[in-house]
Amino acid sequence: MNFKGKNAVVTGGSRGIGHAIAMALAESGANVLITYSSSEDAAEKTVNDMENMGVEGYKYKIDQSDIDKIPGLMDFIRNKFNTVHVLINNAGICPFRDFFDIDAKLFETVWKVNVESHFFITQEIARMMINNKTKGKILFISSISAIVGGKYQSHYTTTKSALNGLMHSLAITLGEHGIMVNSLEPGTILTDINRDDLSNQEKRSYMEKRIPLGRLGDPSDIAKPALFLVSDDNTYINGSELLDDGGMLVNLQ
Ligand code: NAD
Ligand code: RM4
Repeated sequence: MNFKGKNAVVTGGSRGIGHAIAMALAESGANVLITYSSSEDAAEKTVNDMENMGVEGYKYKIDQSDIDKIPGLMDFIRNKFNTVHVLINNAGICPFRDFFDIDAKLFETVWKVNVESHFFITQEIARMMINNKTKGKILFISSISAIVGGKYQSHYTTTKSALNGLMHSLAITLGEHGIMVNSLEPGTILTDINRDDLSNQEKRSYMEKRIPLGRLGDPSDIAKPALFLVSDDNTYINGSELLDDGGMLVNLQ
């Protein structure tokens, strides 16, 4: 897949799944702008690695729980790129909590980072694509948790289903402009988001046993299909949810 000359924005691109996607895009020739919230050194290294590959790499620090920060991000993007061909809405959090321990503040933070910020970032990037007649591609990193529940994830599962709902409507609105919108649903991928949760060996072996392929996922397992969905090779998949979980969901017995 060739992304030479294309400009991509990846939210949460310094670590985990977003980092794997950002690097795969850069390796395929894209100029990539990542956002990050806290990992300064990792963001700096990501951008340096991209420049060493001969593409443009940019980083922008933003706390997506504060949606008033989005205009600043958009100014930065417009300053670096005259258009955007690929948007990966990846940043997300999952503070594992019992349903009865989730207060309004925590719910609001998870909602803003996982959904609301991506709603408004996508609105602005889509405007940019339409104004420039760019037939771009937008991908939401949703989750297996959009489809199945989690005892300590009631706030998180709500946001991941919401992303799919948003994606369905945008596939219509933006599809009319030749912009294709999909979501990818990772299963359980070992990253910082679940490192503490999976440090419980009992939980970790339960999750591993549920996966017919016998292992947790790696960010690279997500980057490959993500690249296909936002590439020129994807000519007709629009409004779809692609589950990428090693067979975990269907493993009943
Ligand atoms: P991660 O913790 O390694 O990465 C999370 C990313 O989100 C980081 O890049 C971080 O900068 C960004 N982020 C966190 N808080 C932020 C904030 N307040 N403002 C802006 N950015 C913020 O975890 P990951 O597994 O790579 O997660 C990436 C996405 O994949 C998330 O949306 C997550 O829900 C989704 N996902 C992960 C899994 C999994 O098992 N790891 C499964 C399904 C979906
Ligand atoms: C995923 C899924 C994983 C969990 C991460 C945080 O959507 O639920 O099992 O570890 O989120």
